[in-house]
This record gives sequence, structure tokens and C-alpha cells, in this order.
Amino acid sequence: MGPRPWARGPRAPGPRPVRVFLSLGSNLGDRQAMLEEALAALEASGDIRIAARSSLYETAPIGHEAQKRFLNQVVAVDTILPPDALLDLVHSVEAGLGRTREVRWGPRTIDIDILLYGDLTIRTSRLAVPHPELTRRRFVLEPLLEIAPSATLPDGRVVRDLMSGVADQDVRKVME
Ligand code: A4P
Ligand code: MG
Repeated sequence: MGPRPWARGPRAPGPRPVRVFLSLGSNLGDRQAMLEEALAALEASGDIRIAARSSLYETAPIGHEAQKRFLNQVVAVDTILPPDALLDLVHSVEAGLGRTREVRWGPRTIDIDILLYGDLTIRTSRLAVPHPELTRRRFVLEPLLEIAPSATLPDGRVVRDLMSGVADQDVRKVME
């Protein structure tokens, strides 16, 4: 009798991790420390493994005028959390970092967005993946390409091809 199909090793295989890309941004306080603390908190959850981190990018604010410049970063993570649970974790990390700082309703110390979740397309009331603004933001595309040069969107678009549309936006790599 050959090996039994379920005899795969000492431990039963758990759910298969999914490759996810997260975008982090901060424009208040010690911005670099905010990014580092956010990543540490995500990893401390035990449900996320950080596979790659982009450099840090100093970027001009998009969307709202009269804001300070942002420090932005994209990370690749592997997680077994389903999208909803990942969003809950992201929100709890944001709350944990914001709660200790600055005034209520004041500027955000840290913003964590789910850019891509495997090759899923999600459009629910609380979650839109791929992030709807991803294709229009150089502060997302450039760090994403740094760690995933051949990234594609679920609809087949090649991320590299989107850069020409955002070339005029002010994004500078500041730290490897
Ligand atoms: N939500 C839906 N989809 C997602 C997703 N893929 N990832 C929902 C994360 N959240 C998602 O987000 C509001 C709600 O969006 C959440 O409750 C969640 O259910 P939020 O983070 O609470 O609010 P926000 O980030 O202030 O608003 P919004 O509209 O998400 O803004 P963005 O798109 O995050 O943009 N300029 C530069 N240079 N760098 C920046 O980092 N960031 C922003 C914020 C604007 N301009 C910027 C930067
Ligand atoms: Mg956000």
C-alpha cells in the first residue's frame, strides 16, 4: 500500500496564504515611526507575514489641499485572513496608532489601504479591491512596482503601463 493521500506530513495543512499588497501613508507626527509601528503591529497580530517592503517615498498630497507632505510605502504580505478580517485588522492597527496622538478629528497619523488581494475583485459596501484610486496615484504605483515589477490587476492590466498616466505627480524616493 502506498502513502495515504492525507498523510502529508507532521502537521495538517492550514489555509493557503494569499499575497496581498498594502499601501501605507502618514503625514502627521514622526511619519517614518508611524509606518514602522504600523508594520510591527500588523506582524504582531500573527496573521500576517511581511514578504517585501518598498522604499519610503516623500509625496505631495493628492485630493485634499493644504495638507503636509506624505511619507508613503507599499508592502507585500502573505496572510490567511479573508479580506473582511484583514480590513478589521487594518482598522484596529490604525486605531491603535491614532488613539495615542493628536486631536480628535485631526489629521490622520496613518492610513492603511488594501491595494490588491490575490487576484480577487471585491466590491462590497465596506471594501473595494483593487483600491479604486490605485491606478491614478503615483505614490501607490511607484512603490508597488519597486517590489512587484511585473504586477498585474485582476482585469489583466499591467501596472507598469499605468505609470505614464501619473508621471507629473511629485513622488520622491527618500529612503531605501
Ligand atoms: N475601504 C474600502 N475599500 C478599502 C480598501 N481597499 N482598503 C473603506 C482600505 N479601506 C477600504 O477609509 C474609509 C473606508 O474605506 C474604510 O472604513 C473602509 O471600509 P479610511 O481609511 O477610513 O478613510 P480615508 O483613507 O481618509 O479615506 P479614503 O477615501 O479611503 O482616502 P484614501 O483613498 O485612502 O486617500 N496623498 C498622498 N500623497 N499620499 C497619501 O497617502 N492619502 C489619501 C487618503 C489622500 N491623499 C494622499 C494620500
Ligand atoms: Mg484609506
